[in-house]
Amino acid sequence: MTPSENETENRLIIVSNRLPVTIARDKSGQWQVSEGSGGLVTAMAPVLRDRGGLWIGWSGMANGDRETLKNLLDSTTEDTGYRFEPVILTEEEVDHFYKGFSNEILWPLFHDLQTRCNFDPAYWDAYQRVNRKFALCICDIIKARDHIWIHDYHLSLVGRELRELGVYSKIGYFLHIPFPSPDLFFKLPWRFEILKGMLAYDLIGFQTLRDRRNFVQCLHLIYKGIVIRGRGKVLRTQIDGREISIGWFPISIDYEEFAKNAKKDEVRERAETIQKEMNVQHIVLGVDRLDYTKGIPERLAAFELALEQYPELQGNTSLLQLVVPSRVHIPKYMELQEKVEIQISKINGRFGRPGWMPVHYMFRAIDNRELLAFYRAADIAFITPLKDGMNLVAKEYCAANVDGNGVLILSEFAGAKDQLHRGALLVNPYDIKAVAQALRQAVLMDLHQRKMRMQTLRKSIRRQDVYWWVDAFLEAVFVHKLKGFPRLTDHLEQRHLSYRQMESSYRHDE
Ligand code: ADQ
Repeated sequence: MTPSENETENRLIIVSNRLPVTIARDKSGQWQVSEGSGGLVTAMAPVLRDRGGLWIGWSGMANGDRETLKNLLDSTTEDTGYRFEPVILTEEEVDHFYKGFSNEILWPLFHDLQTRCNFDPAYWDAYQRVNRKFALCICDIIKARDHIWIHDYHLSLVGRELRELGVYSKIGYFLHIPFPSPDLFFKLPWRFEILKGMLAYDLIGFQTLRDRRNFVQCLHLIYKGIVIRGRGKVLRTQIDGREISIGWFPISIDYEEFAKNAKKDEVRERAETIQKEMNVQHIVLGVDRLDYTKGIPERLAAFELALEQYPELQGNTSLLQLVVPSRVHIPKYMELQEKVEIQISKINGRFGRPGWMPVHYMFRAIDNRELLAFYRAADIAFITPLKDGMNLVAKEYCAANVDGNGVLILSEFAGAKDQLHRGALLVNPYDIKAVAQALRQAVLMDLHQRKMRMQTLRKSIRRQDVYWWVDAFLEAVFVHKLKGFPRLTDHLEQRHLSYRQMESSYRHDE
C-alpha cells in the first residue's frame, strides 16, 4: 500500500512515550536504529503492518535534530507500510516529565509503593507541558478520519490537550500498569486533574477488572450520583454530554509465534546446551526488567530460604536470573542493581561449591532466540512481582514451553493471575516462607500434574492472545467506524483457511 492510498483511509495513529526503536551510535560514531522489544511492540507492529499508519513517540534521547531523526526513522520503516514520527524532548523535560512525574510519581504510586513517590511540583508542570507537546505533534499530522490510540501512564493528559486543540476524533487510551485503589490514588496532589483529564478519551482501557473497579470507584467519589451503565468488559457513562466507555482488556502475546519459534531445532539444541552446562536437575528461571516492582530481592530471599529450609534442593536446583537493564540513570535503579548483585553473591558464597552454583545471573538484554532457549530449558518459571499490570514474561514462558512440562510460580499481584490462576502456583511475593514452600512444591510436582497445569495455562493464553486484545480494544472504541477495518483475528482465520485449502488441494492432487 502506498502512503497516498493510506492517507485516504482511517489510519491508526499509535502514540506512546517511546517509539518502538532504540537509537544509538555505533563504534564508528554513526547513528544506528534497532528494533525495540517488549509487549507494546509485539502487539502493535502487526496491526500497523496490516493497516498502515503512524507511530508517534520519543526517540529515547534528549534533544536531537528533527530532520536527522526523521531520516533515520524513515529508513527503518521503508518497507513496513507504516511510519514513525519523533517527538523531541529537552533534557529538562526528560528529567522532569519522564524520570520525574512518570517514574518518580505515577509509576510507584500506581504500583502501591507510595513511599517511593517524590511529589515535586516542578514535575507536574513538565508533565502537562510534554503532554501538550505530544498533542501538538498529533495535531500537525492527524487527518479527519484517523483513529488515535494513546498508550500508558506517561500520556494520560494527551486526550485533554487534544480536545482543547479542537480535535473531536475518537480517541482510545490504554493503561499498561495497574490503576490503584481510591485510598492510594487520592494521595496524588493532582488527582482531580488526572482523573478528569482521562475522561477526555472515548475509551479508557485497563488490564484487569480490579484496575477498572478502582477507577470506577474514584469516579464515584468525585462525581456524586454518576450513572455507570453496562456489564461485562465495557461499561459506559456520560459526562458533560459525552459518552465514555471504560473497559478491561488483558494484554497478551503472539502465542502462535512464540510456540512456533520455540519448536525450532536451533532453539531446542540451544536449550539442551544450557541444561547440560547448568548441570542440575531443576532450572528455576527469573526474567525481569530491572525494577523494584518486579520483586527480585524478595525472590532471592525466598530462594535463599528454600535452600536453607529444604537442604535436599542444594546441589540439584539453580536459579537463573536474567535482568534487562532499565532506567539505569535513575539512582534508585542503580541502588536496586547493587542490592540484587550483593544478595546473589551472598547466596553463592553461602551455599555454592565446585560443580554447583545456586544463582546464575545475567544483567543484559537477551536476543529473542536465546530468551526462547532459556524459557525452554527452564523447569520452573519464578515470576513474583510485588505488583504488575500484566506480566508478559509469564505468558511467554508458557507459550514457549512446547514440551508442556514446566511449572509456573506466579505472584497473585500480577495482572496475569486473572487468566493463569488455574494452572499456576500462586504466591504472595512478600511471604517469603510461602514462596519457598511453593518452590519446593514445584520441584516435587509429578509429571502428570505439571502437564495438566501447563496445558490449562497454554490453552488460556492461546485463546486470548495479542490479536484478541487488539481487536477487543479497537472494536470497543471505534465500533461505529469499523466498517472496512479488518479484524486481526479475521486475518488469522483467513490465513488458516487458505492454509487448509492449500493442504486439501495438495491431497486432491495426490
Ligand atoms: P514491563 O514492565 O516491561 O511492561 P513485562 O510485561 O513482563 O513487563 O514485559 C517485559 C518484556 O521484556 C517481555 O516481553 C520480556 O520478554 C522482555 N525481557 C525481560 N527481560 C529481558 C531480557 N533480559 N532480555 C530481553 N528481553 C527481556 C509493562 C507493564 C506490564 C505489562 C506490559 C505490557 O509493567 O505489567 O504486562 O507493560 O502491557
